[in-house]
Amino acid sequence: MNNLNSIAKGWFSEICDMWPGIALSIEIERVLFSKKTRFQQIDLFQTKSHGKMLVLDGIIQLTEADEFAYHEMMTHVPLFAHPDPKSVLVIGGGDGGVLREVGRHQCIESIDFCEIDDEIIKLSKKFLPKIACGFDDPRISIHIEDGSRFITRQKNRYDVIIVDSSDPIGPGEKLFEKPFYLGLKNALKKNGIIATQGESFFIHKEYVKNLVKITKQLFPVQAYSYMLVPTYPGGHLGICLASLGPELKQPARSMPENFQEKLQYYSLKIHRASFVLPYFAQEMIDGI
Ligand code: SPD
Repeated sequence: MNNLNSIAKGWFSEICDMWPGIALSIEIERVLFSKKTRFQQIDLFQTKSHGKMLVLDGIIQLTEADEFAYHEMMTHVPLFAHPDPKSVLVIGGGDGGVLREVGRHQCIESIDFCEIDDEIIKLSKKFLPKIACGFDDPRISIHIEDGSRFITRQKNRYDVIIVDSSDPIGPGEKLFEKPFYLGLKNALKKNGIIATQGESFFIHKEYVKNLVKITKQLFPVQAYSYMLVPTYPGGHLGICLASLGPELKQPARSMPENFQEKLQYYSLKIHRASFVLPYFAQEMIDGI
């Protein structure tokens, strides 16, 4: 675990230079898994109130209690914005949560999945079966590789690309830089859409501005959405979206029958609402 982070008196505190002066604390029952891999420190805790909690380099990636909010929004906002997604790439998210959500779309024919650290996949399959069930889909091809390298070989292949990254410290750093976004653009088919982990407009203003600047420079259509997640800093997280054509703020398809009842957060109504930002955040984005 990150040196700065600690478990004191049975509480895990998430302390990070990216959000100075604040820390979210969660009460822990026990440590289920702890390992330093080639890429990062992985910890899995049984919490008292939020089920299991996955932590990478001391930063909370998910808890079983609220992972649905992040995974549903990261996935269904870009997929419902596309009129006919058939080919999808997911970069990062070795827990399988985004894959689980992608798999709900029957219209999708192939799903490429690229993850740098296969230890996360193994851990999720063992300890987080309700999330890792995403890996059971026969349409998935798994590539264990750094996403920033994988993307350089992909041209004109995908209708939708979802980047489920950790924060821009450690192995996720390159996934927040312009060359990677150029790779994403080149990997898209005509009318393709990207959705990337967009940090917080309250806490990470400089990161958000940089992502918006990059996507505005490279793509004809750009938009920023967000969802509520109580166990992320500030209780919310943004999605940076961009497309080669389709409008992003309106769903382009209706929802198949029986789809909504399997979800807890996403709906076509919240799709539209998630792009309505607080005044200061919209001003910040419009000013770029
Ligand atoms: N500050 C933490 C942001 C984490 C985003 N990625 C979560 C991965 C879950 N699949």
